[in-house]
Amino acid sequence: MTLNFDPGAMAKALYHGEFRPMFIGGKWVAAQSEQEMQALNPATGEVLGTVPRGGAADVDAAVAAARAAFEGPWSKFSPYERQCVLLKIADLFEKHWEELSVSDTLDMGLPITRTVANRRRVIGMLRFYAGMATALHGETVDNSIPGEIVTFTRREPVGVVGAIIPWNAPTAASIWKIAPALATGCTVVLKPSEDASLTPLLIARLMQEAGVPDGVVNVVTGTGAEAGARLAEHPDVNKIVFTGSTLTGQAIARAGVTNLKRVSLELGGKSPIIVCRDADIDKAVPIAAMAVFVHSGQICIAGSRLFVAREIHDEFVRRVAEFAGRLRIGHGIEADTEIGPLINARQADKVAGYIKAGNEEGARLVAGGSRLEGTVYDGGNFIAPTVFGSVSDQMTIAREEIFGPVISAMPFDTIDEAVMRANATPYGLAAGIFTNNLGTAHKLSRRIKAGSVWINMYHALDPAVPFGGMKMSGYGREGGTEHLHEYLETKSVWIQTD
Ligand code: TXE
Repeated sequence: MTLNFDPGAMAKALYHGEFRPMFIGGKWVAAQSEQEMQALNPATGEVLGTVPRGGAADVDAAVAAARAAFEGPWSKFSPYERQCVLLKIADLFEKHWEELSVSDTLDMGLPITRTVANRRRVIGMLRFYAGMATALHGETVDNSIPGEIVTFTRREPVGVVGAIIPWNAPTAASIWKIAPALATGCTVVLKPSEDASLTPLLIARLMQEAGVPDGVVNVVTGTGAEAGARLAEHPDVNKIVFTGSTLTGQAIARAGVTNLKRVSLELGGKSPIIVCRDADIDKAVPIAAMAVFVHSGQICIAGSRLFVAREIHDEFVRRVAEFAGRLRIGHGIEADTEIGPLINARQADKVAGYIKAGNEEGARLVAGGSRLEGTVYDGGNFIAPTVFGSVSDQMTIAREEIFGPVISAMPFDTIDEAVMRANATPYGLAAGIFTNNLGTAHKLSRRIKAGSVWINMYHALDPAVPFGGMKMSGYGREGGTEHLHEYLETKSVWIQTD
């Protein structure tokens, strides 16, 4: 992808280590405790800025502002007016897309060509839900005494939504949660990850510029244990929508029990890729490799278990390893970088631990396997794209979500065996299948237990297509019309007409 702007120059203009306040009730504020947290560039370790370390008191203030907006000015907006606001936000995102992309790249490492390329996914989401704002409707139910009783349903916004997001896609994750909330008439308290808070604050600025009334969208920066936990348990939050780890998702589901708030969870995965004997290998190799290596493996849908038909296994794994070796790794802000850093030293240590376990448990290392050292990588958290062959299902690297650039490849003999092994995981987020046999494609797509199944492709997401997990990858769907239902209550109205 060719960029028609200079990301390096824009990066220099954007952050200089300064303090960036958070956004509550239309005001830019520090934490009540006055505590701050640093925002670090994961490629260099440089301090991009500081943000408030919001705590329970700040969350309480944000929820109060969101409640006041929900009951007050926002409730007076017609669906058409909400649509106009969402379209205005989309226009501002178009105008500031390069700035948002550079901010995301600096804050969490994903290469600039990829953050820029997310444009359609994010702005499309805003426009899709803008359209849906005027398409919400209940139904009349003709089941009562004719001429005496009229019964109909209304779809009403669920109320104040707490949105808790991870660091790996701050812009997309924010919009996936804010857009349907605004379309349905809800208000939002967004808690970004402590590892990537800067872009959500830029987004809040654009919301303000678009004329979103005060309190409709609030951004509270802070840690999960403090701000996140308070939001999850808050008695005046009606719904939590969360993306992140399965462990934290479980904690959030438990916390939500306090007031039986609605919870939707998009959690971890250990997604299988199945390459059948009849697959087009030339096409499958780069897609299967990037199913993991994109964003250094730090995506929930990483296709980290690679099942390959035994007849083609060795050749396929060799070619994936070669592909891995050719990837350009570096600072995301450079336009020719294909793979950026891991988010922080803790994550890099965790991934290095998994690589060590792979070696110790007898997997065959065929590419990568180490941290990248040298001046280019100083201060950053880089791990070489890594491929293990001869992995068995019991090995740690085949079972646990690594969230790093590590592929575990294993041969299979029959399709039934591949399905059984692919499904033998507590997760069920995504799967990829490579075959040129239409029948096999249909059979496998039905039998694989995952929320999204891609055939001869991977990674595709669209605002109109539902996305989410089965089993311990969570519940609820984002995208499509289904998503809206999660933000709506159904009320039944009965009228005696005689
Ligand atoms: O995730 P968390 P972290 C996995 C990945 C990674 C590990 C830890 O394996 O190594 O999780 O990453 C907030 N109540 N994934 O710590 O904890 C937190 O502040 C309320 C996979 O980043 O899930 C952040 O805003 N909120 C995943 C958000 O939850 C809490 C993406 C996500 O943090 C909280 C991210 C609490 N008790 C990490 N504790 C994927 N599969 O997409 C934390 N938070």
